[in-house]
Amino acid sequence: MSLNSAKRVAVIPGDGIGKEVIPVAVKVLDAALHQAGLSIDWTWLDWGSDYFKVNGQMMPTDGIAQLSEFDCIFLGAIGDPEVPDDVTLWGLLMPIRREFDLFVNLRPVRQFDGVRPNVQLPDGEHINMLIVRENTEGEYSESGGRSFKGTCREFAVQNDIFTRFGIERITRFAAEAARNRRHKVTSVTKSNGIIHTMTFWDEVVAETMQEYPDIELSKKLIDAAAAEFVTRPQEFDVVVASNLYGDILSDLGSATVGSLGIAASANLSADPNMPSMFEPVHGSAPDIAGSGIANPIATIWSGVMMLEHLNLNKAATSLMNAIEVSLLNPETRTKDLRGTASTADVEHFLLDLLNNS
Ligand code: GGG
Repeated sequence: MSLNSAKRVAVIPGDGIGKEVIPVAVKVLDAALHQAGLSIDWTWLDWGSDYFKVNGQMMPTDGIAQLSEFDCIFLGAIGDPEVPDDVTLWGLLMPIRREFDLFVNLRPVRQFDGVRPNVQLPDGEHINMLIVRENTEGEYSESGGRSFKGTCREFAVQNDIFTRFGIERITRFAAEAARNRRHKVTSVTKSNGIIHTMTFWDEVVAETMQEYPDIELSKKLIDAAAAEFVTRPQEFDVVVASNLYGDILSDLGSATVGSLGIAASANLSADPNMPSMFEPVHGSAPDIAGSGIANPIATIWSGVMMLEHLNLNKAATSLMNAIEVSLLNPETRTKDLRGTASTADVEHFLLDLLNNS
């Protein structure tokens, strides 16, 4: 990790629209940094599905060791129609999350002025929630297997891994985040049906939350929570959820406020000496890749989260302000947000705004 000089960030555009939105994001981050008299030392890495097609692996064998030398990782998207999804995910994203103990996946869901939500809200109310997704255990596990392949007795077993340590630390993170917000945590569960792991989740969340008497805890089944994300999303503040439930609910949450095109995320390490990773929630979107219409805002907002993490706060603030201005009008919003702008239009608008501020 660099101490005195410019922060060092590994950039992995990855696949599909990742290759379109990451270069735009890096340009606007550079402009915001320049305005603030700051800089980042970027190292571009061509890892991902194209690398896999040539080398048979998503990243070099020493990829994790290489990444450990950086202050942060800035990732685009992973996924290619010609490579199985489990190969792309477990070949790059999952090892990074696990090896660097990126135990929090922080996914803010925020309604922006100018962007019409896809749900109806009472007058004067708006959506502003923070999804805190457990990111290293739960349903995303390598434990299990298949037997009797190719026969009528074939079966698959997938074991969910929930540890007291993992549930306690993600609950504490959510409670601390709520202290800077509206003091409410909703724990998402399914303990009526998933009787071992989810009852354990409920118990440990409730025990841990006793350390936070100033925070109101409520518990919701995932099915009820999904319905309430649509019927009264404005009531959620901090949502703490397992790896799978947090992933699903954050797509739903971003759809309520507009689209996945504005869903940002931070994967935060438990170890301050290891790099945290910042990436849009969306994937590689092969259906629109190459057509110049991808929304770069999710990636740029993820970049803002990275600047905040690196304490480059002046640049973070000016870039977040520029994002808010760009979302006000349809001419500077992309099609997913009922706008008319291309990816390049958004880039040029943001660069003009930042360079002339
Ligand atoms: N932005 C990285 C990316 O491609 N994400 C899509 C995805 O499928 N992620 C899986 C996950 O977050 O668990």
